[in-house]
Amino acid sequence: MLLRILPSLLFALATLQAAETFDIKANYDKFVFHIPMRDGVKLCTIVYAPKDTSEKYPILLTRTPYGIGPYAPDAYARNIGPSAKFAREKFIFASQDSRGRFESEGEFIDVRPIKDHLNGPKDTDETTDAYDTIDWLLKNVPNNNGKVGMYGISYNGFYAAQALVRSHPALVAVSPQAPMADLFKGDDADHNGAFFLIANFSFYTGFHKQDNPTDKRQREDFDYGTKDGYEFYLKMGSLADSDRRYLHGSNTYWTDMYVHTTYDDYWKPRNILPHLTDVKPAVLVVGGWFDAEDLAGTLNVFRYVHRQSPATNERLVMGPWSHGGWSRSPGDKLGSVSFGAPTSEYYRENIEFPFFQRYLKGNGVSDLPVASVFETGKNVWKTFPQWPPANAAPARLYFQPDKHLAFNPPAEKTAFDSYDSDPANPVPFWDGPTLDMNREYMDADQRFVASRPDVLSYSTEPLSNDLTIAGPISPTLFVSTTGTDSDFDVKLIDVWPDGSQHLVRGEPFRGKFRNSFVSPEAFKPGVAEKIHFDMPDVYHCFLAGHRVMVQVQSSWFPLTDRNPQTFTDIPNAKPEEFVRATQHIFRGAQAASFIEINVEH
Ligand code: PG9
Repeated sequence: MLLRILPSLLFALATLQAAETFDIKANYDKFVFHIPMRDGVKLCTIVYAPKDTSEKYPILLTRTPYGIGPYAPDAYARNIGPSAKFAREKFIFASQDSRGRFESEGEFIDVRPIKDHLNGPKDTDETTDAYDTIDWLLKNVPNNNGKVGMYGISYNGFYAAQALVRSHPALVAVSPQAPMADLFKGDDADHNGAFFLIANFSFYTGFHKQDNPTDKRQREDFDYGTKDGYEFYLKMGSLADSDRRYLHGSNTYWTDMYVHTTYDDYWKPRNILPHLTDVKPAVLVVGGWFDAEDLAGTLNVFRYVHRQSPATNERLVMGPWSHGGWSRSPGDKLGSVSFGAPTSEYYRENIEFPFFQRYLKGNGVSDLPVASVFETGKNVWKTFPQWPPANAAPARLYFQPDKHLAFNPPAEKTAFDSYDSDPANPVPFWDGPTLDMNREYMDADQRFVASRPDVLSYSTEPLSNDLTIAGPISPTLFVSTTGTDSDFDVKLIDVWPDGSQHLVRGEPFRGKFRNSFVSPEAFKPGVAEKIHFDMPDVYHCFLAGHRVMVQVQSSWFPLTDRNPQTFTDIPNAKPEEFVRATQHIFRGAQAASFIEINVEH
């Protein structure tokens, strides 16, 4: 046992020692500023500046709603900057409480929209708060070299990406890492119309309105009364019951998350992607193939900048990481899946640091390839001049008789498989009790549900050669239900020779949105309908001897809220609207269900 984990232990120790041995207090001065924005609101910003003034330094800024403490002038943070190397190499580090959070004044607006047009010189949004902050820092922090970089993970990545819009001319390098981009379309809140329940409820029980700027209430320990989220959320009933029984409407951020069940005027303005045009700074987008929160945002920020701002110097890094894993874990494994080496260290040393070194200090560091991506399965880093790679071509894996999966279309004209879906007994997403969206679910062994009658598993024969897929995965399902709504969740799985079934990519799809996320449509009981959608990219090799498996199911609980299988306003669904339904998955030539993959040649 020890031998297996020894490399990770040694790496963690080395990282800790590196961070520990560098004495921030001995090498940096700390300042706490309250920077006035153009509307007069002051945002609390902590700056660490090198004591050594023999050279001028760039400013590296991050903005966050999660607090930037310790705030006391003589209390120093244990880590400053994206990684310990940055502190040793000396930069000016600035971190800021976003408007209305912790020590910053003003009103916090959750997932604050970017304004298409600013209404006068005192109008603000996150783009102007970033601009004004950068402008003030350059004018008031001594010994800076006039160049500014930004970085951030998740919400902080959302703020970094927003700073690309109407950007300050001194902002020359930005790294949005696992950035939220469009919460209804795959980031944090909803995936294809299904609400991410356990992630959001557990997040928002600790993320709520602050009574005043100094109200530093951290994540409160919400009393679930059990350690088993499956039991808790089943008993909760509907989403509105979460407010009726527990939060009582006290957290409008939470209520807003679940009441907006279509792509409405709450969600549309919060989508930052259309604003990513004419992007001036160099951009390093960073994400993890197993990011359960903002994988869509990562890939979409890269794609939209590439498409809408072709002149931008943009780079992509995708590693075998969970949400933010590249900054908090060695990156050598996730759950029981090993990636062969500490991938996070490789990224920090060979990609992240050189990116900022090149654009902020201009030390002649060579440019990065457009895409640096880790091929899971083979466990190797690859680089490409584009993503997805040009040598990946589409192919279809069709559902076949006897739960087979094959590249040839089905021979039978009409055929289907069926299962009963019962909202009172939903398919679990995690094998055991959990109150969090356990980040390891993204590559976990799915055998714990494979024998359930409400999970259909289709698989190929053992592969005679390696099969590498690169890019999005696109299911096309022909389905019917005896209900008037239903989820059809699809999971792509790598079946190892030992029989373990490791998730590669999985996404829910709420059937009523099959034609539109704005105007959902009921099913007619028993009438076949087509569902087509894209699942976020992968770069994965199914090694020879492995099988490709696809599982289809109509619940994934409490990862997503339950579909009552009645066409209704789901957050306010009545108990009697939760009904069993019989689902058909068609696999005959006239209505052939398949998944489209992109095979690397
Ligand atoms: N992605 C996380 C989140 C943001 C907004 C709502 C819910 C979750 C985060 O870590 O910021």
